Amino acid sequence: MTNMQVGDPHALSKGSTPPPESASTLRLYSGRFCPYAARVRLVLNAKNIKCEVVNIDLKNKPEWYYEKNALGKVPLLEIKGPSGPSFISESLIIAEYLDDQYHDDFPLLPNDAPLERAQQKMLLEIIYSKITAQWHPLMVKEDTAKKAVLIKALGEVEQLLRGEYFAGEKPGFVDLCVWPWFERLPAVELFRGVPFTPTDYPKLTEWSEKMRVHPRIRDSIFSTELMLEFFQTRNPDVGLLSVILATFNFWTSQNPKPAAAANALELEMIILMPSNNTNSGASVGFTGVPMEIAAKDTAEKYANIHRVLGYQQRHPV
Ligand SMILES: N[C@@H](CCC(=O)N[C@@H](CS)C(=O)NCC(=O)O)C(=O)O
Repeated sequence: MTNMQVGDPHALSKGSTPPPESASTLRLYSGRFCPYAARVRLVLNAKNIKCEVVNIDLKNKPEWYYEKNALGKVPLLEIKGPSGPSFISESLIIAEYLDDQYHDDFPLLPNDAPLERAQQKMLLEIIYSKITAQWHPLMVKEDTAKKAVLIKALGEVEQLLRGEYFAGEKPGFVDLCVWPWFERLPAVELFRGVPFTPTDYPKLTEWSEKMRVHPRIRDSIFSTELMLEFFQTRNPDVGLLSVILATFNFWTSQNPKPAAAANALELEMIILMPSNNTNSGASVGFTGVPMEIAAKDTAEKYANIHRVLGYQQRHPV
């Protein structure tokens, strides 16, 4: 179970109100499917750092978000302080800050070897540039030439993996910061037909398999099916029903069980049903849910429900 705390996991859009002040010291403005934000979530989870996550709808950003980050990009880390919040943008700068600030049993970069540190960051930059050179245009549109560039790049990165992980015997800064693109490869294979076969890339395949099940990493990973569904729909809230169910399972595993849990789940499920299905509460087998909630505007429903229930969700997003 991850140590991240998540409020409403739905992406906040234009017209939304800014989230209330966070109860935790750290808040990450994120995008569920943004690979740069994923870097930061990987570091937070691997190092067991408590952080609230606020998801931003990147296609329809809230006006208030530009006051925090003029460029409007995610990820953005907000750090609560005595004289107001401080902000850090850029995924690698945030990841390095977290590693420096939170010394624990899982250091990512060596903190007493400047040359080795520089070399690891160079390696990361090389892998990242190779893999992402044609990534974005390829995701937007099928393109044989760009696909060939990615396939060639994978072969080159295979040669850069000389040990169990990219810089040692356990996952470190390089591994976590390049992982989001490798996490997506099985979905890219289905979406764009870029073959990622074990025989062509034996070392990368073995590394990927170890990354996926590593106890510090596995909770940060999305399934290939979910990634593919996002590529196909570009819906930032895709798959949230299962997230809410995971939250419910977490709640019900608590002793004593929070009183609001069952109620909150019922309401969440109603919201996730298509809005034209006024019978949705009955169709998922819940009782006692006020049906008029289903007819209201979604953003308003969320604001009300979260205010009334005042609950925090906790799950691997
Ligand atoms: N160099 C930045 C890149 C961040 C980035 O491009 N994020 C994308 C989402 S994956 C974004 O915020 N896009 C919205 C925009 O560019 O307006 C980093 O490493 O943090």
